Amino acid sequence: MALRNICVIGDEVLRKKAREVTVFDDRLSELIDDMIETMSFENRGIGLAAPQVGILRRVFVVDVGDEHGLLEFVNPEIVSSEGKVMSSEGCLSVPERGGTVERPEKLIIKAQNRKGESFELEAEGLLAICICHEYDHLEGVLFVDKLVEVEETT
Ligand code: GNR
Ligand code: NI
Repeated sequence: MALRNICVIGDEVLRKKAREVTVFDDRLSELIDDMIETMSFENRGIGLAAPQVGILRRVFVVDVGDEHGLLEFVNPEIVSSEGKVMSSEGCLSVPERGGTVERPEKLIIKAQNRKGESFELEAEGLLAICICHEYDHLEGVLFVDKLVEVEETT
């Protein structure tokens, strides 16, 4: 396991669309383990997407500290979403900036794990918000693109 460097806004890797994972091998497992380590130990984030560590693959990890614990998503698809909430966000790739964006209240996401097994999950609250934030990273979108209100946080 190793910590990876986090790319920050201005780096064009954050603006590209990530590609599907097609090979479920040890390299994928290592990437996911490194992302978990980078997210939780160094920066204490609640989520991290592969493009943030410079890898343009459709992978993210999330741990919002709820009963779901640590979750890994490979090739995620947001199947449905409902409701709207205002979400005050920050991003490890956008240092020292915060702001409010609109997110769904609830969603259903389908994805694969590191072995390629499919699963579906219903999420709400902070978990749904974080999943949307990470999903956006796979599309090259940052929360600052969607601001409804600017804050001076983090
Ligand atoms: O650490 C993070 N906190 C956060 C707070 C509100 C909404 C989303 C997030 S995700 C962010 C980590 C990160 O940048 N993930 O891509
Ligand atoms: Ni982010």
